[in-house]
Amino acid sequence: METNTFDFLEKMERAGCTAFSEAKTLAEFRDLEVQFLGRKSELGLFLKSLALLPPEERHKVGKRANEAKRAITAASQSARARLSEASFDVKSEWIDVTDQPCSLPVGHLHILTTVENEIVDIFRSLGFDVADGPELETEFYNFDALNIPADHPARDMQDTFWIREDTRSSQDPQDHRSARLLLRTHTSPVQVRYMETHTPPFRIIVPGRIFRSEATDASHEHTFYQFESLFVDKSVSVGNFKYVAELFFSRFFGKRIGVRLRPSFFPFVEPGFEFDIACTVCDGKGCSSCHGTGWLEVGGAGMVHQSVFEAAGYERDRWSGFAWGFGTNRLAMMKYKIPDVRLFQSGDLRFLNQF
Ligand code: FA5
Repeated sequence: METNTFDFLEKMERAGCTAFSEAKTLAEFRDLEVQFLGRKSELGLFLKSLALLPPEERHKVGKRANEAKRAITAASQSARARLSEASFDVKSEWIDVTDQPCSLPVGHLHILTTVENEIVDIFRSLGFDVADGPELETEFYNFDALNIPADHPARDMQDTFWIREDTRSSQDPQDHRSARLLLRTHTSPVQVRYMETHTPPFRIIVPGRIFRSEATDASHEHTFYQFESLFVDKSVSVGNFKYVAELFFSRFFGKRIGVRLRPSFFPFVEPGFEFDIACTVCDGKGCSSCHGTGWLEVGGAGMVHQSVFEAAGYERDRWSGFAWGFGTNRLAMMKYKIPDVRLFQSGDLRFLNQF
């Protein structure tokens, strides 16, 4: 019995080692693994049956069976190494580490965001803080607190998107938080909001989106961006405004830019101005961009009306300040020679990807 058993193991070992050494493909190798080393292989079943042998015989036969298994396992390992190497397909598996990575489309900042960031940076360098306010505004902050009473024709200066559902109305006319809601028509309401919680001296800018119910054309949008600037102290003058404005525009356009004031009317400032900058295309000489005038209209400005200070809770005639506001879109158009304000919100990638 023992001699037969040892012969069987000898034969099994030789057959296994030969088969692995002659295997030509990985598929063949895998079949051989099952055939010679699997749990249901002849050797596997034999090893399992050892438990039935008497202890002494089990020891001797088991030792020889394990030797056979180790020899076949060693042969299978060298076969695996040989075949894995041979099956490596250079064409499909070789990675060129010097190759350019494929370029995935990556988004970038919108041109208006870039311009807004530039403007903020310049004002910050001049010591201005950035303030913010809601786009959904109350009638009080957008109009009343800015010295534009309900029946004043100045309300018509900016066509308004009103929010039809007035869920917050109350009977108390003094409660301005209860006033009718609208989409703010300018960034000026933030003046009063800010002053309600801050005491002068301060200087702030307010970048923001605003809305006007008006017909659009190349220079008019219904939704656009503005910058408000407010400087309040004891003895602020129009001269301070002109100095800051010239400094700002010169930095923004990277060359010396003159500013001109023209008398105008905004109910929340007195005196009020419209201000122009020297044409950035012809440097004030006169060209088609400025209709031969040498000047481009940029925004509104003036000395803060004492009624506005009062609406914010300040004592009348205690403080002085200037406020001004300009269109961010219009400034971006001047800097980047963009012919139509509607392009900003067109979603046209041919336009957006230029910046
Ligand atoms: C105002 O909105 C005032 N709140 C500005 C102001 C602030 C005056 C502080 C005094 C003191 P106005 O309506 O003129 O003013 O708008 C200011 C600027 O916004 C304009 O000069 C222009 O640059 C831009 N703007 C106005 N309407 C449009 C529009 N429909 N599309 C694009 N830009 C516009």
